[in-house]
Amino acid sequence: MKYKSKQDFLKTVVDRYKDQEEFHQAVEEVVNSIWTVATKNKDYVSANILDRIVVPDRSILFRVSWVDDKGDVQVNLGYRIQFNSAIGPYKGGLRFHPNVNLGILKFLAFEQVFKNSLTGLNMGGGKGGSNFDPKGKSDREIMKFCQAFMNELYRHIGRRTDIPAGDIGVGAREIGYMFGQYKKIRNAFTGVLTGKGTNWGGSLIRPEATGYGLVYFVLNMLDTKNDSIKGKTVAVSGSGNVAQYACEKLIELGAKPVTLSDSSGFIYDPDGITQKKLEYVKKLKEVPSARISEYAKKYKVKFTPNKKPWGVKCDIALPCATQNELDLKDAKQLTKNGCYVVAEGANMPSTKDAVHHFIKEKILFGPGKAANAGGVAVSGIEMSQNSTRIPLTREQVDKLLKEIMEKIHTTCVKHGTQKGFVNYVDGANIGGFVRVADSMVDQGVI
Ligand code: NDP
Ligand code: 2IT
Repeated sequence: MKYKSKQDFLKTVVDRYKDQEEFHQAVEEVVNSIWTVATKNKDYVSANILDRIVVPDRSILFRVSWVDDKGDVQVNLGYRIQFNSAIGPYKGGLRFHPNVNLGILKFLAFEQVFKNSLTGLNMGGGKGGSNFDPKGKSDREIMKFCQAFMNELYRHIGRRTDIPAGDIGVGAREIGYMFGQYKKIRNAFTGVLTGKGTNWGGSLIRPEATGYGLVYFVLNMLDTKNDSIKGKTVAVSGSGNVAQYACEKLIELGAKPVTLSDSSGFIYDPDGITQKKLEYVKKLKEVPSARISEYAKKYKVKFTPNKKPWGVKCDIALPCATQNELDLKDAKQLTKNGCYVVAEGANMPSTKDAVHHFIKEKILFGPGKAANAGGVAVSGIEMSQNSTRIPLTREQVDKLLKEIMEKIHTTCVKHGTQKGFVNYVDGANIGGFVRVADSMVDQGVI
């Protein structure tokens, strides 16, 4: 073994990529779980899986030039990280947000490798995006940006190579504009993106899949304690795609979501967010710059600016906004208030210390790569429908989504049970890793 210790190995990653903090954080969490497996298995050691799995196959960086409504030329940075294709073509979302940088996209692509593996489908891991800020842009500007972005991205993707989808700032509208441009350039109608409109190759339930899947995962965790979700009070953060559909499923199952948030603050509705109120949020949030504080005005509830919802009394917390939005102080406050289930709709929303706290307290903690895998799972189902050209019904897709979430839960229990306690972080990391590592061994040193 080349490394004296786990710390020795992690130091090489930190030293190599000095300013990529989120990437260090994601690697450290995975390596903590897989260290023994990766260093005791002779095949993994001989193929040097450890060194290879933390380096992307390739990172593509490009300029995106476009003209805004005033006629001024704007320049943004475009990225696609193709991290690992051992078990399938690269697959993962595109994020448009001003804080996007190489370290953030590398952490997201790295997480995606293990998440996609957990789904049991044949998808490798990738992620991309831009530091473009959709807030305050007109529909025409969004279209022009998406077209300019695809003018370069098209040469790196393809239905058997790399299939992007949405993430923060990228929803059905942006996927539509990018799909149109790809089709124009290539003169080919293929399933090169997922999250498409249902008229042109999209899957039913894809918009709902991450939020619904998250709640299905919570049901699976609660089942292990013979507990149910009915009547539970739930704190949700974010108010975008994942948060909205998590709320929808909670409401349908008789739970009570009481919070939503955005980067300006959070609303607290102690009576519970109903389907009618949620429809208002969906409409409101069609405009990227709309603020959740409007909900507080409309329904006469409290809006707390610049704060997160983790101080509210709840049984279950679902962070669904962004990375590192829940720190140790928040984690302590949650468990002090009686919260005993946390499942991550967002990618890496809990800091390292917060995760340790949840595990130390032995609560039910579902890490993002397991709990939010429903979105990419239904993306995989969309790819399969594009290949067969036979669309599935809502019921068929929802049934498959439930089965995949249950299977991911079983994998976590299998690999993460320690003295009767399920450490879902270890379970997800080891379960996701083994399939990728075995495939890398099979395929030789490439
Ligand atoms: P949306 O763009 O639909 O919504 C994002 C939400 O998060 C908004 O409410 C936004 O508020 C808030 N947010 C974004 N950045 C910040 C920030 N820096 N601080 C506070 N709030 C912030 O994105 P999604 O719902 O699709 O994504 C949410 C999370 O879920 C992300 O972590 C994403 O990676 C993850 N995810 C998404 C999947 C998908 O299928 N879409 C699949 C799996 C995971 P504001 O409007 O103020 O920016
Ligand atoms: O983080 C994620 O899993 C996503 N943004 C969805 C990726 C996808 O390809 O559907």
